[in-house]
Amino acid sequence: MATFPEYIAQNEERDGVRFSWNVWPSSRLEATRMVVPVAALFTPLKERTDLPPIQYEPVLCSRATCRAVLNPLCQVDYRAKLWACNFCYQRNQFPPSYAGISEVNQPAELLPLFSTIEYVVQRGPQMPLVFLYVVDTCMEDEDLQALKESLQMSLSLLPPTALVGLITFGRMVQVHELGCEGISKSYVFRGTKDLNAKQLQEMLGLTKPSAAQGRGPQAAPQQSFNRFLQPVQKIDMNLTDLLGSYHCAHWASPCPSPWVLLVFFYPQCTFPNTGARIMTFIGGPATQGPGMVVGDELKTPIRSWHDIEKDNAKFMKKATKHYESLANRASSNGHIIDIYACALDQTGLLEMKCCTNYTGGYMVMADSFNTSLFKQTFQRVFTKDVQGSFKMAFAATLEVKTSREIKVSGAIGPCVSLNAKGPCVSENEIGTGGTCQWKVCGLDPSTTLALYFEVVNQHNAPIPQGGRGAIQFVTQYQHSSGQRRIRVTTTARNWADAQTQIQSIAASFDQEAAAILMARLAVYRAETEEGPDVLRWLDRQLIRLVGEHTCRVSATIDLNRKRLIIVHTCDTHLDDLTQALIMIQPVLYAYSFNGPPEPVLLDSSSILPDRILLMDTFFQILIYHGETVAQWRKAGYQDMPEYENFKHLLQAPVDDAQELLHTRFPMPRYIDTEHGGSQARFLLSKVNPSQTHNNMYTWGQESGAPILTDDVSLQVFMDHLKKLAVSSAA
Ligand SMILES: *[C@@H]1O[C@H](CO)[C@@H](O)[C@H](O)[C@H]1NC(C)=O
Ligand SMILES: *[C@@H]1O[C@H](CO)[C@@H](O)[C@H](O)[C@H]1NC(C)=O
Ligand SMILES: CC(=O)N[C@H]1CO[C@H](CO)[C@@H](O)[C@@H]1O
Ligand SMILES: [Zn+2]
Repeated sequence: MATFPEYIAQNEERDGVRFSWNVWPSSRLEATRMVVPVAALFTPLKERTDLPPIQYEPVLCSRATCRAVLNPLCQVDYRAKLWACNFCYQRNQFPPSYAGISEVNQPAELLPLFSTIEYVVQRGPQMPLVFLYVVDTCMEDEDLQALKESLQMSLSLLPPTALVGLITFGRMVQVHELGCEGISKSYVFRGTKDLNAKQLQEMLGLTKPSAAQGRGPQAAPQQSFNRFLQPVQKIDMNLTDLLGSYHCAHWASPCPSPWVLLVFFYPQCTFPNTGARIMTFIGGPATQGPGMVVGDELKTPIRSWHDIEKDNAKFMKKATKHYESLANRASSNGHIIDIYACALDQTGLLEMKCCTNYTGGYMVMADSFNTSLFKQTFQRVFTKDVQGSFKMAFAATLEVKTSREIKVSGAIGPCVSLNAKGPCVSENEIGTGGTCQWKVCGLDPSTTLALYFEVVNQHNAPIPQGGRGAIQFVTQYQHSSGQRRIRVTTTARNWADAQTQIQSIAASFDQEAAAILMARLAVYRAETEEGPDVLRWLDRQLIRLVGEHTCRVSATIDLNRKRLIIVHTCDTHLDDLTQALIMIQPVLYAYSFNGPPEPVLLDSSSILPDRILLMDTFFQILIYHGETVAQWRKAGYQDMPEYENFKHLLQAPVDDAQELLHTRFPMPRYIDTEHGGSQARFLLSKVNPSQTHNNMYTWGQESGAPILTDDVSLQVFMDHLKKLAVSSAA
């Protein structure tokens, strides 16, 4: 019998699923008392090298409202060639091709080993890979030059048959025609008017093949090939020339950003409902058109956090609405929007964030296109797996099926609702709810969605001993090879009566998963509700948690409390679990002469003069040299042969940091600082202020660095929380 931590690790490894609870309370009433709901972190495309896709299609339950996929939990009558659906109990006939099955000759999908299985859809055409580059040309020469190099690099990584398009924008928007021989032709638009799809199609001379012309889905994609999207093998050089010859005459003038007018209409005109990656490269804020976030005059500053908080940001509402409609249209077409914004000043990402959030795109912000942060991150988008396919998937839908005692309340992640009602859908919405299907335009192997469930079984309807609740995740997606694939994960957990078996429920708690699930929920609420309400809600949850569960759990969540609002900028999307945990609670390592590097508390008491610290906050990798170490370094001891061990001490964190920098996506910012250095603020703002100027009694002792803050320390906060928990329970 495996321990719970082992069981949790195995399940994550095999199915990409982690539940907050691994034994579920068997009645609605008991479940609502649990503060942390039954919920799951699900990584649909969890990398599995031992999972060769199966070359046939899944067998579905025949009940129209169910359509669950045949799986290892179904009961099979081999003699009668029947299988019973474990979700709706419908008895189904096996299809004729399964005539030969028996106990010793089982299809893969019935083997427990294949609780996660992937099918290749045989029908339908191979889908092309479409990449649309949308490039702001109003930027400084250095940036533009560096950007061109990155774009050329990316072209060289695309498979020869990938379709590529180019839109550039400065004062005007140019849609480049890539097919014409020898001459580069482009269509020029003013970006200030909101054109509709039809007008745009007419202006570009794109007319959709009429229904009579296109013979079903088989013919459509090939026919609608057009001169704006060309296979990379045909246009490689020409696109390179195009970018190479591009010159921005007026980078100093404010640039409009009307790419928004075009991006969604454009692939839509050609490849409806086909995955496409729309990569936008932005060098400044939009100053014209419906997406503008700042006025055209250079002297007007862009809205500040203060303006936003005071609801005083003039263009914000209109721009946000505009980008939202854009994002909705892109996602309904299955198109991903990535935004790479590189500028020293702001570019209006806040208004645009739904573009990446709704479509599963990447949002990357850097000071310049000539930074390794941008260059490496962009390059890593095109990494390939061991089979040589891109680690990106397109136009996915995720469907959740549940057994009768449980329903799905909603999802939080880079998805939009497909408004699919059905017996599995709970009336109590959490996140994007009211549906059992979501669209996820862009997925990679680390994309993780949070799914929240509601136990609906009534108290007076006990579940038979040994009963299990089941959840099936069906992910249909376009693989980067052009195939359509369906990945099916079927999981089940035991039910337990919370009155008699509370220990087994408590023992099954996964505090790491729960911390992330609650953090996502808090961030979601922070975005959709007023700030103070969310903090109050969070505090209430904490108090209930401390009152009813172990304190360790609350300690994890509690540390996050102050950070949650920061975390939300981080993204509710990528990141596997360890990475998400790093975002919530950065990790700190200490290097000293006293032994090998060791993890230390993220606390001001860890900052000592004779130590080097390495902090990983996910978005930053920081090396901090303590006071004494910094003095030695200044004195140049590392260059003296007799102090070689000091040289090694200095080098060790640098080597470790390099390793992190090479594997992390997106590439983190690298900071090298020391005691008293201005960048040390990045460390000081993250540590728990156990010593502050308010409790100076530790001053003078060799016990860490005081932090100038009025935030209470974790200890004070915990003590207070426990007091409240006890008094509210009384
Ligand atoms: C980009 O930065 C590097 C190093 O800072 C510099 O050497 C190079 O000239 C820059 N590129 C351009 C195009 O200015
Ligand atoms: C992301 O999109 C969902 C809806 O799809 C929305 O509810 C949520 O607030 C969005 N989050 C961000 C960061 O925009
Ligand atoms: C597909 C295409 O238009 N290719 C052209 C690229 O440019 C070269 C010369 O610059 C032409 O010869 C190709 O026909
Ligand atoms: Zn069924």
